[in-house]
Amino acid sequence: MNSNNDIACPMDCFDTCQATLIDGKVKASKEHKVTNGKLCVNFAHLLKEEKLEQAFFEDKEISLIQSLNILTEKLKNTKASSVLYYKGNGNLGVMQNSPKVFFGQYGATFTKGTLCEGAGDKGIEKGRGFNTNPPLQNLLDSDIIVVWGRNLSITSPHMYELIKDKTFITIDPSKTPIAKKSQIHLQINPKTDHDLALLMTRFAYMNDMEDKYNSNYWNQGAEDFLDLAKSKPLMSYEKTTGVNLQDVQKAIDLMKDKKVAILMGLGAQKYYEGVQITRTIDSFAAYIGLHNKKAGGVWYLANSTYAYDNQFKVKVKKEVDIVEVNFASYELVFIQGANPVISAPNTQRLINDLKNTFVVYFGTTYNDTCKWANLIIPSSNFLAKKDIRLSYGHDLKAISNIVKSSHQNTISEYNLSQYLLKEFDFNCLKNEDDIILYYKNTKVEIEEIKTFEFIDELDIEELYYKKTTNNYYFLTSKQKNTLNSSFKVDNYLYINPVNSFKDNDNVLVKSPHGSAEFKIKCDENIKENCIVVYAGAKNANYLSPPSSDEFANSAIFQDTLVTLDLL
Ligand SMILES: Nc1nc2c(c(=O)[nH]1)N[C@H]1C(S)=C(S)[C@@H](COP(=O)(O)OP(=O)(O)OC[C@H]3O[C@@H](n4cnc5c(=O)[nH]c(N)nc54)[C@H](O)[C@@H]3O)O[C@H]1N2
Ligand SMILES: Nc1nc2c(c(=O)[nH]1)N[C@H]1C(S)=C(S)[C@@H](COP(=O)(O)OP(=O)(O)OC[C@H]3O[C@@H](n4cnc5c(=O)[nH]c(N)nc54)[C@H](O)[C@@H]3O)O[C@H]1N2
Ligand code: SF4
Ligand SMILES: [Mo]
Repeated sequence: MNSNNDIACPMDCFDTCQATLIDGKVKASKEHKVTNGKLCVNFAHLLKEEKLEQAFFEDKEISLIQSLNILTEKLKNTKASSVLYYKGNGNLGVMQNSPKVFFGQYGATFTKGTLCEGAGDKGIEKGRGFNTNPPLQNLLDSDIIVVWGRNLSITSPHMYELIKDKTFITIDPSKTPIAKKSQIHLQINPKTDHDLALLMTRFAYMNDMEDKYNSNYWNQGAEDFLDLAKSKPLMSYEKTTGVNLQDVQKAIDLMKDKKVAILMGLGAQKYYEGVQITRTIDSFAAYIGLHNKKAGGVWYLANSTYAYDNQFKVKVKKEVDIVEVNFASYELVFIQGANPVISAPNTQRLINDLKNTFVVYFGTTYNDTCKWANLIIPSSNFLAKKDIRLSYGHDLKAISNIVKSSHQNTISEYNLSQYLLKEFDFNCLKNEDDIILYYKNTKVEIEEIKTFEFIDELDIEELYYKKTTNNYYFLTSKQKNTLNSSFKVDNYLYINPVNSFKDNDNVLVKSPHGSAEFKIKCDENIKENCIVVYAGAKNANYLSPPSSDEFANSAIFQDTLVTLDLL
């Protein structure tokens, strides 16, 4: 049932939930299969959060129209290529793309790549040609779920609810809630998933699990892939991955002759060679024939717009790597729906850069990045703008209508774009309803994989070569009560109590890229040789590498080791 009061959760999350406003109250949709009548704690936080409803120029309150005039003037007086358009993931509705149409025609520099799933996306694309998820029904019809580098019950709580009674195998350095619920937990060393995938391929071969006779893509290098898997002694894998061979055999026994789904997350790909690592996992899946089946398959963060004609098409003149971009080399930086001071690598350099350019911030909250902004333009709340959400987790869409009037000091992404397009005499956007209807009405057929290119060589600088007894792997991942840098941010550093630190100890943490102070919290769910700092933590990205991966302009937050000194 569609209602004019339907709203979509705008947040960056696999589940893409649907809700409705009934008698002034937000109720979760029962018809949307994934939402299934429930919303999560972060949605409650979103409804309650303090909203930005005041424009500022050089820290002084101004009216919305004054802020738009200042922006227009500034843009008219700046060389277009010296303007950087930087969009984050604060709201994943398709209408968030509207400003691209203005900045494209204007001739601004855009960013390319992501702080998120890019390396894994490219790894999948290199094997299959495109990155889409199988139909949701395939997941529901599977028997065994392999959760690979994904904090499933926390980062896709609704998808998890639908499958919670199945048998799980989890591959994760941490004892996550899903790892604890799993029949088998392979507590892998970070950045060794390529080795584990090769080891599992060896076992699959020994257990006659290869898909030679059923698959239409077998010829594209499967034998070479098997040779690669055979190229290292079996025992060596035990040492590198930290996983024992008996447990791998148990996992393979569970998977044999079953309908298997692999749910991949970001974990395995936050490294310089994340493309190769993900492609090795997907090659293992292809080897045992998970693709193109009626049940099971491999899920990741799919490219949700893959099957659509882009309604915001623009010719971009110049693009720069989102991870390595130097804000200070632009005269004006327009930041939309992002909090790079917290979310992008190398916080220290970023803050210094932001001090040396004119920063325009366009968003819904006064976040950490606003402190460095010269001009702040408030964006309308999601309840006050029309939109549609496509999902990177599954194949359902969610619609958002206007259910609340927009605050007078705020403007939607669509309206800001139309305003600027008119001011500059550029071609305006299509009607908002038409754009949304296009995405709503376009039926997506999930494509078969026609050819699969198995990976046949690996060139990876192993992090374990640099590991000593004095340093730790640096893990940074998501948490229940925060959505990236929003809501109940947790600034602690988590470490296993076997290490000689106590709760509330203050430590100086150093990586080759920077240093920062943290307070300790002991947690036995963390692997002994790792530390964990959660996404959104104020100091996390003082430590992460300031460069992108080898192929995808994707962030590599975890490709570093850190040392801890008690203060
Ligand atoms: N509650 C909540 N939900 C969210 C978000 C949020 O902030 N909060 N963020 C959303 C966003 S932006 C995204 S991209 C998704 C991400 O969703 P996930 O992919 O689930 O995100 P992460 O928390 O990064 O989970 C990665 C998992 O990989 C593990 N890991 C780390 N390193 C390795 C490794 O080398 N190998 C293996 N095998 N595992 C490893 C971590 O311990 C962690 O459990 O979640 C979305 N959903
Ligand atoms: N250390 C570490 N860093 C990480 C990660 C990690 O796991 N660890 N995860 C990475 C990942 S996966 C991601 S996706 C990125 C996310 O990084 P960002 O894309 O920077 O996302 P957030 O930090 O959540 O900031 C989003 C901002 O968007 C604004 N916003 C919300 N809704 C709207 C809207 O409707 N319109 C506009 N204009 N603005 C809005 C809010 O003010 C909010 O502050 O962070 C990455 N950074
Ligand atoms: S689970 Fe994700 S999509 Fe659903 S309400 Fe929570 S944040 Fe939104
Ligand atoms: Mo993300």
